[in-house]
Amino acid sequence: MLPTGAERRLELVAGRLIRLGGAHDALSARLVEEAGFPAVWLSGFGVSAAQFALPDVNLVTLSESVEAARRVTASVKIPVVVDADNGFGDAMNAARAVREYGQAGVAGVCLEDNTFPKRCSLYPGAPRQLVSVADMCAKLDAVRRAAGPYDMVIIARVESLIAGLGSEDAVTRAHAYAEAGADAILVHGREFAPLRKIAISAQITKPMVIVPTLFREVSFAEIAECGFAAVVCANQLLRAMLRAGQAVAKWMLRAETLAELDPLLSTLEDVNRLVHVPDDWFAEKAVAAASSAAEPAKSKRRSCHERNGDKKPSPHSSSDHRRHHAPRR
Ligand code: SPV
Ligand code: MG
Repeated sequence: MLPTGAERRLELVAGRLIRLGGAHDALSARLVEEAGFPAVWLSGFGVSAAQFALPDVNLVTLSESVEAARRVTASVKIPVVVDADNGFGDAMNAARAVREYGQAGVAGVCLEDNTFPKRCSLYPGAPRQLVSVADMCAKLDAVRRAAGPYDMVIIARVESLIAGLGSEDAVTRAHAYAEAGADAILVHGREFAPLRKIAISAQITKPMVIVPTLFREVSFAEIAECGFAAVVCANQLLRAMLRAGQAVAKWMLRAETLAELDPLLSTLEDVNRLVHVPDDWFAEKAVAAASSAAEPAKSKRRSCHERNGDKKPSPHSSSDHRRHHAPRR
């Protein structure tokens, strides 16, 4: 089956703000899509943390990142933007990366001007260096040509403010990258004020993208007023899932029954629905029908409870079973 994410192009238009929902795997991308986001941001930080329990410093390889992207494009219909970090090396590495992402059905890539190996912008104390403007422009030129057949959007990301090089450097780079063929410009920063100023007065010719992780109190309305085209909600979903997971993991160790955890859990039905288990395999009536069916048919098709690792409900556990499928209060 072809990746479905490829079927839709990402549209970034200055002054028409959209939100990109940060995901770290196929299931979290489904949550992003289900919530109604117009596009997924496949976060490098998120993939490193969730899929490898590693820091975001280019430890995830190109093949691993492409695999992650392929699973995500296959799981959603909305466009997927992949955070391709620094393109895994120089212009040739980045061009190959973009071809691989294109073949995986990716609608857009974001390439930043950090050197390889990168240090995540959210690690304030990490030493960091940027590639020269000329090298980044050569990379963008190579990437633009590689992306051609796939109709991908190239977002060039400026790390000057994160690296302490100041707004002037950021603006110089933003203009150069726009000229070199980027479709959109993301100037990353720790504070909103310099980004606001750049968006309003630097006359960047391409739509601008913003990641407000570190100035989260700024409203989306204010961001929209500055003319941004997209705001990336990069890692909030990962952190929400982490926090819920930490609470449940601790509670499970001291709980008297698993039922105590119910208020913190999504239902099995929710999981089944999200991964597209056929409806009639987990509806109440299907279980009733299965129990009266002939023995050979039973052995051929496992119930959704077994596929989800649950014990098959015994005749005595029907109340437990009903509880799993009861609507959430
Ligand atoms: C990511 O989500 O991996 C990003 C955004 O690059 S940030 O972590 O803010 O650098
Ligand atoms: Mg990243």
